Amino acid sequence: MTSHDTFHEPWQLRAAFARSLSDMYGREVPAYTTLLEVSHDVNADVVRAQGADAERLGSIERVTAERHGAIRVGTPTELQQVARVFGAMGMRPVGFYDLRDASSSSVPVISTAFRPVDRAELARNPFRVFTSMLVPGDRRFFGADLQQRLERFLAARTLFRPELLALADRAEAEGGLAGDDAATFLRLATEAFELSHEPVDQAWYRELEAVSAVAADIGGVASTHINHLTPRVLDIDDLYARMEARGITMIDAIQGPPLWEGPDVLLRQTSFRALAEPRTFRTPDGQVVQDSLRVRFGEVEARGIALTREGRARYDAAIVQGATPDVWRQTFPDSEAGLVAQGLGYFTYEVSADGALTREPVVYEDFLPRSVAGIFQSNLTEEGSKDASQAGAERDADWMAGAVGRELYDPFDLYAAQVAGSLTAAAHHLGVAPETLAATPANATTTSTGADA
Ligand code: OOG
Ligand code: NI
Repeated sequence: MTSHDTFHEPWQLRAAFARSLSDMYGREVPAYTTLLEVSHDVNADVVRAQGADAERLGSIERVTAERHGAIRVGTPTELQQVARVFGAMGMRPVGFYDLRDASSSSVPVISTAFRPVDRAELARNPFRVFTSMLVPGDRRFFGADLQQRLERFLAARTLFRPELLALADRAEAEGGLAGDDAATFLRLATEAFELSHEPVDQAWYRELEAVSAVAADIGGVASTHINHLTPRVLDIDDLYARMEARGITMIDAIQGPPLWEGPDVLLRQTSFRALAEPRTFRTPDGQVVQDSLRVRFGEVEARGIALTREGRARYDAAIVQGATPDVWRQTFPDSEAGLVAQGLGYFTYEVSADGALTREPVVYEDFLPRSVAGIFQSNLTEEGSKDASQAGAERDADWMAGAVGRELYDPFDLYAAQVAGSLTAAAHHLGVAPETLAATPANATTTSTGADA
């Protein structure tokens, strides 16, 4: 995968890590390999049927390689280490998600997503990792005594070897790694997310599980692991049907927007239920026994156009009414031109060979709290317990930025910057001032794009 004389830039480390993680996860969870096969079949059929239109939201090369992972950690210290490992791959923390209220089950975590932030980097490889962190100080979930024991347990464990962190820091400082170091970095980074075979302290795991299955998955074991790795498909309804036809039980529904005739926006996701995986436990009387846990599942997603704050507000209102095609027809225009005219979606602008200004949709690169909550929830076997009479611990984006120790990017700002950058480049090309191209509804509708949905 790497040769000793080549230098690996962050994007190359990122692309190689996504492949390495995918190979590892396929060995650990064979149903994931089935999911990849079905995804490839679906994507090939869509490209065959739709031609260039199938690639409107990303080239087939990008979509085929595209994955998001999900991991869960316990403390700010661990989160900062995660940020160093992903920083080496050009991935930055983007967005703040609070799952504690978004789910009716007990999910005591807050989250961010590590991903590339600029357009060229996203085009090279858009690998992203949804990263959740436990909130042991939240009294709705943990009493003072349990909080203390949990924090002590978390402080005593090591998720990432010093050698891995040192290589990560070097990669970030020097803009990449030479061949042998890159190979070591990729091996250690992949290993850090393998499922451990160390015996799990049964009493401790079960005590946490009574509060929250997610808390037990994070704080009940001494290591972390990849929870799921999600490929992207171009027709998620077709994928859902094909998986069921193969006898794989899917969760009840596709989360997010409905299937309808207008443009796809944001994100649609579904998953197959967590599978029982063999795990070793140490019982209170010191015996080592075999049992199983259901925590890791298989998720798949279809991505749509990124929405502006205005578009997102409409989405949030629509989703509570129930994401039916009728609600969608009342909420969103049925064409890309309509999204532009009403200022609901992000689009970039380019100058084509014949000098015309063309418009391309910006693909949504982030996550959706409600969808996240649905995915968590549909994969928990136990509800856990949550004492709603207690006040929750205050957590917000600023707190998260402090915990991760880095700039936390705002997704809307990143999309807006992409649009502004494209307008500046197009204006330069045409020799006009960027203001004259500003993406106002007026010029957007008079611009010929030849690609309206
Ligand atoms: C994260 C769930 C969120 C998604 O795609 O919405 C997520 C988790 O289960 O740890 O990955
Ligand atoms: Ni996911």
